[in-house]
Amino acid sequence: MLRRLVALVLCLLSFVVPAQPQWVRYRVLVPDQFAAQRVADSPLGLFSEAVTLGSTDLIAAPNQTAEILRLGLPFWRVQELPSPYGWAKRRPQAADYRTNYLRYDAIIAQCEQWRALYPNVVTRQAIGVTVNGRTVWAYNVVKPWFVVTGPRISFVFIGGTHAREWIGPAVTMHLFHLYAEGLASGNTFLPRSAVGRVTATFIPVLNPDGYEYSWTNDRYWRKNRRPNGDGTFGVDLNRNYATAWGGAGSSGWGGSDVYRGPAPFSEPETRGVQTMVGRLPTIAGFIDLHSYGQQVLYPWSYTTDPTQDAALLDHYGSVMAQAIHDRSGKAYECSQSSTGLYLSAGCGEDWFYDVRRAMAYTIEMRDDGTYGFLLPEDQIAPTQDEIWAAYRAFLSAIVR
Ligand code: 0X9
Ligand code: ZN
Repeated sequence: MLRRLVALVLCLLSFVVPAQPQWVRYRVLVPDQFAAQRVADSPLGLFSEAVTLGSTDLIAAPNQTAEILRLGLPFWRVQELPSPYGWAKRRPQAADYRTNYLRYDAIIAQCEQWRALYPNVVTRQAIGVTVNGRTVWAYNVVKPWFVVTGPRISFVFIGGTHAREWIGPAVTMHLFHLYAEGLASGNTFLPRSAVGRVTATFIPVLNPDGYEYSWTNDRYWRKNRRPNGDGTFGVDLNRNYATAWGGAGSSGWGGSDVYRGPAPFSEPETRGVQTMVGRLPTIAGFIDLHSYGQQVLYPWSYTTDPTQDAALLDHYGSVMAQAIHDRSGKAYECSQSSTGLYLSAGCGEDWFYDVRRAMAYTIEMRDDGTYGFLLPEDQIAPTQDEIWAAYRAFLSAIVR
């Protein structure tokens, strides 16, 4: 009897667990916080924007089918995924940032071209050196010779926190490019009296080690490449900021995709942001550019309690969502992070609001789930265009 039951279960499982070795995207039902923690601590990669109550998508390598069963949660197969290996070899090295995803060196080379083109408005700053020896660059754009009346304010834009979200660097480059070009040519959309007061800082790739690794080794890699000392690699930079560090939606295990690191700001990348921010005047706005899901998210992430500035944050966020819709017709939903997406502690967005009261956002860009992190290259330019529209609307609404 028991044998028959086991056989029946195995037979049923064969429908959901592939016989062929392949990479698979699974959807797992997550009924409560306990299940969520189990999923967060699993060695399976996250295909969703981390763990969500309700359901969460996971990536299983061919040898990880047992892990999906080990969760003990209901699941089903969503789709087969292309192997994450060998993307660097498979892809041609084109150099147009509007039509192709670029390698890290090509991104910086392109940014350097813009710095050379607009030397009066662009400076660059090394904010840190990664575990694998790469420099993390920040580009500051400001019109320095303008007579400044009134307080100086700054904006910060970060791309490439998460390695596999290739659209983040592509969009951050575009914002940097158009803003620098605009300031240099006097063709700015800011009020004239404000132009000299505003500094915009762009970090095109906060996590270059992870980004390169997602090209050369594992297309679905998310974290940086810190050796954690126990055979596991990587800290999730978006769980490593100090605000509510260690709380919900992060893991203390190095193998987890949402590993928070041994201490707040333990990583050179986040520490670089911390030091850089310490030198900036009032930070009026911050946007962390991620994918995917088409959402404009604001603090708090670590709790479902609202901030004191919820109404204002919601207002500017909705302005951005509207601007995107006007530009491309794409629907981005604006909400508080913890309620619109999921709880997660130690995020950049929370920290910028916490320590500097910046109007802080995470934008989850295209798409709505079909391609996930593998957003096709023909969608780079339209995504850049719609986020540029959001950027303009954001600055115009705040700087008056
Ligand atoms: O989990 C994250 O770090 C972000 N999503 S992603 O898929 N790009 O990884 C969301 C961060 C902000 N929102 C919350 N923390 N809830
Ligand atoms: Zn992300």
